[in-house]
Amino acid sequence: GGPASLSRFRGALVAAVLGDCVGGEFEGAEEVPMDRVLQHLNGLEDESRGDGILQYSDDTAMTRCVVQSLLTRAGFDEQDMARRFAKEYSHSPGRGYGAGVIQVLRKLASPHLNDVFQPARAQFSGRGSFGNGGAMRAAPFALAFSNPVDIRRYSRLGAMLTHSCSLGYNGAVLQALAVHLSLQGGLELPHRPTFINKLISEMEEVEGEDAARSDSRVFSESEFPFCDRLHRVKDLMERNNSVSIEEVISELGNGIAALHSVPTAIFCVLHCLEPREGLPERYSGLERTMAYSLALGGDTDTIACMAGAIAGAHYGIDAIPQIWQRCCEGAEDADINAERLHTLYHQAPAEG
Ligand code: R7I
Ligand code: MG
Ligand code: MG
Repeated sequence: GGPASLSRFRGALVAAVLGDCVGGEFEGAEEVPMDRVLQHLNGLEDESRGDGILQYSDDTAMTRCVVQSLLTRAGFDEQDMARRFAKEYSHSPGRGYGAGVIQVLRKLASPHLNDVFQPARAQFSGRGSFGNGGAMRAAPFALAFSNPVDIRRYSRLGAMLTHSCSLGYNGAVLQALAVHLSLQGGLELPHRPTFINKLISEMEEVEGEDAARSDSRVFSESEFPFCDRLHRVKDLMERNNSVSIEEVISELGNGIAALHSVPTAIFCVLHCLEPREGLPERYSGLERTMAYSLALGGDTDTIACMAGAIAGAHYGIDAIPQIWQRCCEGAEDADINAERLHTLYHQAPAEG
């Protein structure tokens, strides 16, 4: 489909759920041989599977809250979104949430809370979390707002409900911008070479803010940590087929920090735009992206979820095997909500 087509919306939201559900199998595994990944994915084609047998985790649980909030409020409403996070957590606390964020989610449930951003600010001795929990649920911001300024502003605020460290919320901004560009056709051949450069120049502005500068100093990171990682993505891309999984992990990371997972997810998508050695020839680009994300090990559900959203926005819904969709809890809901977001997106007033 063309830019911002319904197929791209559906692809983005459904593939994010699939990445979470399918990636859950390997979360936290240090090394995942590609054989095991392919075995796991082939297993989904077994007729006895299906009916949502693979459950989604916090990544999808929170994404669903973001989606519902954006749809119900027809825009960003921090009170409403915070309430939905708290309610979701209290109903299903066993979805595999990060160890720190559960304190925030408990505090957000308090009826006496005035400032919904306060619990997040109290995390980690007042520095806030740099986890990827804001980024893992950032895709819907790119599906609700068409203007990059709005996407930047609201993906950041949405993440700050739980992640007040810039190394956390700027990961969400980057992820939302990547989905946005992909949705606009930014990964189609003529635009492909400039995709990463566009992200770098957006993030140069984002990371130029004072809060970001001081957080990177505190953590002894380079001045523009996300830009730095995006440059590494670019370098790895230029080396093409010669990049090993070990190098990707050591250059970009596969961990629970936004800085060590969002650029990694972006790399997975770019790397898998073309057929790759070790991946089945019959695989579509979207299937390659999923398989490759899982083979990195580490925070596989989240990396596959984020890569899924970006890749799904590029390839569209038809690239996603129906059998995979039937196996994953929440895939059908995501498909329905994608259509609603598509309607909202094309109705939204230009100034947001
Ligand atoms: O970021 P968050 O929501 O976790 C998301 C991850 C995804 O992989 C999900 O799939 C799920 O498995 O969890 O949760 P947080 O608790 O805010 O951050 C995750 C972890 O990152 C924390 O439990 C810490 O181990 C670490 N972390 C920090 N450690 C030290 N100092 C995050 N921020 C800090 C910090 O400032
Ligand atoms: Mg998870
Ligand atoms: Mg995870």
